[in-house]
Amino acid sequence: MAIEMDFWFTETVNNIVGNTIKVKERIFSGRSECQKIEIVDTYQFGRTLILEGSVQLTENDEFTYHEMISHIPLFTHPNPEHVLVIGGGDGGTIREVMKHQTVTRAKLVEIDPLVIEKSKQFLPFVSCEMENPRVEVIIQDGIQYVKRHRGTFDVILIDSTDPIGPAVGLYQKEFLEDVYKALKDDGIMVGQSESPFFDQDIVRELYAILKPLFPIRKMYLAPVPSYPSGFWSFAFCSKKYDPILDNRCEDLRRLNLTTRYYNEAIHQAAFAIPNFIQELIA
Ligand code: AG3
Repeated sequence: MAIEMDFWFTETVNNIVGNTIKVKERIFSGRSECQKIEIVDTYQFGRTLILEGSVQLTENDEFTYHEMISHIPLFTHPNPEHVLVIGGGDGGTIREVMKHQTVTRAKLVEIDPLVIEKSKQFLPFVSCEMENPRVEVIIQDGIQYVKRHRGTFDVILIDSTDPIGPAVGLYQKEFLEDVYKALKDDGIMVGQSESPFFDQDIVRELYAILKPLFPIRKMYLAPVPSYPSGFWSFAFCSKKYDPILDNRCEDLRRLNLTTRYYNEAIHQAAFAIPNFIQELIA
């Protein structure tokens, strides 16, 4: 007789709160040089990528995160051609970047080749554009990579894990200064900036570092139900273009670009920030 056992995965945050998802099937579990990698199938969210115990994406809600990290900057810059993605080895961000025909070259700099390999194998819904000839994949630490580039990129997207383990440096001043220098004079950087409910110290410190660096620095928000608190933030940092005053999101319709979350109204609305968060990032 088969014994039916319930298997639940819990991501804990700061050891005091957890996000629990019922697992249908374990698909892959392994350890790379950088981190523990798990892929499971779940009832609510479909296939789910977990790194070091943190949910990175799920089949059913990854579209909000990947569309928002990409289209807000790419529809603000008037002509994004050269794009750099740091992290994001699953390919979800690159998939959205490739929807922009202005982008002639996109570089993805990922530290962990096993994330790329297993995403290609088990998560085709995000990795589907990784072989696009406009994409160049570079296996390297993003911190080293940006040090060697000056005035090169129109848009840099930091699609990193939380600031623990391999991603700690991606939230530090030295790296963010190098990102600033790696951008052209009118460049835009967007980085995922954690949960304004659960990660308040990280949010406060990150925005304090960004403040003196970028003349235009704004937070925007999107729901990601599979992430802790379900409420996620992004840091929009720009040398010249303002995401509200300068955007060209009407191009979305003109260019017939398909999105499930992002649209013109969302582009504006995502920058509406509640008072308690404004205090955090002031
Ligand atoms: N990047 C990581 C988002 C942070 C999730 N944090 C968490 N679950 N505690 C997502 C990578 C997707 N391309």
